[in-house]
Amino acid sequence: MEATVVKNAGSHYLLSHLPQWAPFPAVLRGKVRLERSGATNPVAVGDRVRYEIPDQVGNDDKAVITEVLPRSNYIIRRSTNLSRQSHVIAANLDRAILVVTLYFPEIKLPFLDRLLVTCEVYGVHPVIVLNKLDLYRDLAPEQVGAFCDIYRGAGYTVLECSALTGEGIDGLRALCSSGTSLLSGESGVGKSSIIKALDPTLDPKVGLISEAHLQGKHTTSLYEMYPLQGGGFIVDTPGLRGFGLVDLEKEEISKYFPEMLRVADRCRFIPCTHTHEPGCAVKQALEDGSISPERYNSYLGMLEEDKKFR
Ligand SMILES: Nc1nc2c(ncn2[C@@H]2O[C@H](COP(=O)(O)OP(=O)(O)O)[C@@H](O)[C@H]2O)c(=O)[nH]1
Ligand SMILES: [Mg+2]
Ligand SMILES: [Zn+2]
Repeated sequence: MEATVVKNAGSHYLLSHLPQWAPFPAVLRGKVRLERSGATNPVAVGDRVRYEIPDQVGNDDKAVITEVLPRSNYIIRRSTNLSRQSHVIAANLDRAILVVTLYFPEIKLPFLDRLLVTCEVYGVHPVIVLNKLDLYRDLAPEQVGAFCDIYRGAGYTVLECSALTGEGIDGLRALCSSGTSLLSGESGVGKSSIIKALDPTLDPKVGLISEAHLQGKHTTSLYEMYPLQGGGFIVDTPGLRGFGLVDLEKEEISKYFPEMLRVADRCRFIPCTHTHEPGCAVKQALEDGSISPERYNSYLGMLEEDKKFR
């Protein structure tokens, strides 16, 4: 029998035969644990698994996961920058919804750009959601316009919304109505509020989970999938500061900036780091305004960081 993992609580799991929503408990057979020792968790939310219901008494009739089926994609988080340990947040995702706010909390573009690069690396389609428009659209319309220009210009979808007023929520609901969406973004941007706005029957805790609380080992218990009334499934990642980046060679990083990838084959030198090389098409695009200075700065920051950790 096959099912999908809808909750990962340490060594206990809930499975459901998606798209049918009827979760039942499951445990992991020791053998599966060993085979997947690369990550701290061998099974993640969204994983398709094979399971058996054992006939012997004393197992509380829990299903036993015997095999994890191949993933179409997944998103990981590195425990710390220097640690080699990784934690799979979720697997088999149709998209990642990256929630940001221009203010309250104030956005850090390099942080968003890092999330976008991670999505590109792992083959998860990112969608940017600009939330809390009610707080600052009238006060800072130029900033809202500039933000949308940068990211739409780079080729991303940007949805403008407010979980408070409901503006833009219908569009987001339509987007999420098929497949599985991962909701990510800094603590306080309104992820839990957005889930509630998408489906008022759901009740993820709004504004309650402290960041410090989530740094330890117990983060596993907090990845959970919710069925949306309008169709589709959503995975909340409470308090997560983001997901970790893989090791990329410095010539590789720009491949995950779609607007750079589009022009890079016209650089005179290949590979090109798009920094000091003459005849660089990326720097030319930067000069004529088709690549934004903000995105290019994030790229330079990632090159620098790459040096630091090597
Ligand atoms: N004004 C306004 N406040 C919001 C909006 N969305 C969320 N909030 C508030 O922002 C705070 C953090 O929201 P929460 O959903 O817990 O964020 P999370 O940490 O990303 O899950 C709460 O006080 C929410 O009421 C919005 O669209 N507009
Ligand atoms: Mg939350
Ligand atoms: Zn170049």
